Amino acid sequence: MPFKEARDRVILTHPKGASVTILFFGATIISWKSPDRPVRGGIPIVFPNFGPAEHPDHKDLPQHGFSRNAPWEFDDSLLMDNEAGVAARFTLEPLDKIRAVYKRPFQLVYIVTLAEHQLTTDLHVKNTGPDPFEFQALLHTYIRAPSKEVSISPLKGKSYIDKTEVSAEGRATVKEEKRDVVDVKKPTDSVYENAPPSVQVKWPGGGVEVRSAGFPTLTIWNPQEQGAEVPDMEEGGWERFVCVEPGYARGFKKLDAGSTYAAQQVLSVL
Ligand code: TA6
Repeated sequence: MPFKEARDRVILTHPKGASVTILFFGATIISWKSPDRPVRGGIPIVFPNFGPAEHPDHKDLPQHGFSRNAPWEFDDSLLMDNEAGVAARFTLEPLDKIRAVYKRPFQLVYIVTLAEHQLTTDLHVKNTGPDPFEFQALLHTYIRAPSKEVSISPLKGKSYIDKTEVSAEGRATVKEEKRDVVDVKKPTDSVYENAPPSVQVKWPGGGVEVRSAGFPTLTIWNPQEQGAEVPDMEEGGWERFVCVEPGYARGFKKLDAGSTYAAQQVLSVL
């Protein structure tokens, strides 16, 4: 079906993957996605590699893998639709285009559950093949916030990889977080290990709690003025977001044949 109609909107989908979402209200286009480029915002899903490929299985893959650029299947039977929430399920299996660059048989399941003040995203990775494999996965969550005024806690005492400080051998620096409250006033690209189950992201007049389960790392990213070099970043865009990204972003998760890895993010309005 090239279009999908909901109560208040229609989504047109081109066979090559592009899509546009149009509200009936004002016939306003609220989203347009061309097929090749990942979306700069929202919650892109990173799998099976975080950053540039480091694992031999990922050698033909782009930065952050293929899941954020692939067309997922939407399961239109709503999983839940009641006072507590509304949930929808999406799946990704190796399409020909993926199989050409990645040999491991897998199934990804992504469940999005919307409650009144909470958004829950569950990611399941199933190994559908006969051998174990290793991967990384992450939810690259962009939070709309004034980046110079954001504070994130508690991360004090956690060790983190500071990807903005790279040694002559190309290795990022490992540090211990000394701050009670972390900010992103200068370019920040930090991968915290043993992430706390919950962090609070606050700014004057707003805040979001990011809870996670099954994701051992938390990446905090904002490039500040260096964002001018980032593809698809709007002018000054770096002033309006902070990325807080629960993930499995250090080392690799080993998944046995037939097993499923499950991890969850819960965003709540503070
Ligand atoms: O999650 C942080 C990060 O890996 C940064 O290193 C930065 O490059 C960012 O993601 C954006 O990556 P992208 O591929 O979306 O440009």
